[in-house]
Amino acid sequence: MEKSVFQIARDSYKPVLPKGLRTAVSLKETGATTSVGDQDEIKKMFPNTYGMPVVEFIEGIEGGHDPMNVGVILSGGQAPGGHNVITGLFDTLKKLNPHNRLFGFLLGPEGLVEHKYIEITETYVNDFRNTGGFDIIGSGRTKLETEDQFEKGYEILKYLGIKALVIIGGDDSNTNACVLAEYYKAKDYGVQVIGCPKTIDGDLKCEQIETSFGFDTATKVYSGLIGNIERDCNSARKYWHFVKLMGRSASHIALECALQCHPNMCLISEEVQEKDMSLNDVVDQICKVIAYRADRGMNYGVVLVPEGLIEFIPAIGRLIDELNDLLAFHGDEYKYLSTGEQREYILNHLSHKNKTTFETLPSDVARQLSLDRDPHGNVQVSLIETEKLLSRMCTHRLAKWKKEGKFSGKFASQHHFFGYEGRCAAPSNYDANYCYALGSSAAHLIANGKTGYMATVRNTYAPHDEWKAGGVPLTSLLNMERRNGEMKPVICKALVDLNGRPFKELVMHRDEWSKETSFVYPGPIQYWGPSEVCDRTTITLALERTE
Ligand code: FBP
Repeated sequence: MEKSVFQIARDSYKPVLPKGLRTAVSLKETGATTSVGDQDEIKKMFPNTYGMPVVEFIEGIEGGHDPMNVGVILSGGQAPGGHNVITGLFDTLKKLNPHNRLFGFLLGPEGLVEHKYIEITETYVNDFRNTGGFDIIGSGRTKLETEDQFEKGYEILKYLGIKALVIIGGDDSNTNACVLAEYYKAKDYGVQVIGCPKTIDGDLKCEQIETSFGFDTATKVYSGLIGNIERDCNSARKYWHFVKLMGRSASHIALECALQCHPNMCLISEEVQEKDMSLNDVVDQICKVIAYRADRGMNYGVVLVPEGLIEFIPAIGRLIDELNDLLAFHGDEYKYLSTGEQREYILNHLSHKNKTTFETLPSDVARQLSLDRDPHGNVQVSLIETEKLLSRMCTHRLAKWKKEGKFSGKFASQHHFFGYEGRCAAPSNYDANYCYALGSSAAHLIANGKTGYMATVRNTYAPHDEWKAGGVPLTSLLNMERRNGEMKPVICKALVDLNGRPFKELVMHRDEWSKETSFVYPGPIQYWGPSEVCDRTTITLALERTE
């Protein structure tokens, strides 16, 4: 493949491993774990992998390792750094024993079930060092959940002599990894399963997982772009820019970008839910800021809108819950109806309260909520144009206020959606190092016979020498939630904590940012240069992990 000048230079970046992974590695184990919720139920469902200890790798004496074959899958949405997880895994496997081999299953979990794979060799892997994207083996969203899929997977794992499978994914994919680990252990198949925390959304985190990889790079890309828009906005002074930011449920991305860029407004879905706000309340809040600034001659500004907002508006959330059950139970008869008939069908089946909410939604949004869920049962919020919906509603509200003499300014809007632009960016130094260490950690978990673990790297706000690698039992991350009409064990999503420091920081400043123009322009990611520029972490991580 032809490489850009940037890529050629970036190829030679050498990710730094935490001290505990640099030479020979020993294992330190600390106490038994329990799941985050529904302990009795989860213990019963995962008798073979429940309660295992958290592990940490420290420098030590290591025995020799017999050669082994390992498989790897990239699952779900792309996140910067995925390639470095694979290069870290590959390099460590080869260091443990040069005869070790790595196989990549193609286009996500489907590759395992359909037996589509490649061997990842030194020459092949070298082209992907420090690059963005998941194209080394491709990704997909097939949900691994049936025994039939597990058995089909086992056929190919047995054929290739694979001792362990690494699943690099978000909360849903790691839930699958957990179920698969338990299944193979119960069957005594001798296949270990290890997960890796991936998602730009930043919602796969807990005490042991400081951040999911990709969040750092993606938020830097979006903040760079938002900064550019803010500069444009402050130059022309004639538009209100509505920027929707990815993050299916949690608003971590929007919050981080707000902390970096100081926009005039940043909606936080979790707060909207907590305050039981309606769509009208949200529009009202935005219009008040627009009117305040207009009164002072500022007919411009920037509003950040988290992608998942619509689901967090309590009335719409309740509607979605009922629609989820409806589609899960009646999906087959519903699927073949025309668009008009589908709307009728839904109106005839919804409870009175949710029917009223459904009827008041703009038809394009109502339609989107009634379409197929992704394989994990999620509404495809990236397809809902919330930023346009909000600005449209603001136009109507401000026109009404104008008639009532409450608004005398001008309102013209521009819309942006930043999501796919950041998911395949070249990983920042932070993500390049973090991911390489996660891959290396996964290799050591395998070499130490672990299964049902997620690879972890902690203390990443500190200098590299103080980073700590290890693993956390996947069962310790589970709780029971309703999915596709049934209660299922799933990894608990980490939403924005309204008592956490990042949100409090926003609250402390947002009044000032809405009234005055306080834009900050973070600029693009820097890969070389002064450490305070090119090694800086996200503000979220800094606030969450330091005093
Ligand atoms: P993951 O949870 O798999 O990491 O994906 C997250 C995400 O990037 C969301 O931010 C977004 O809503 C969704 O993927 C988009 O999905 P798709 O790639 O299927 O369009």
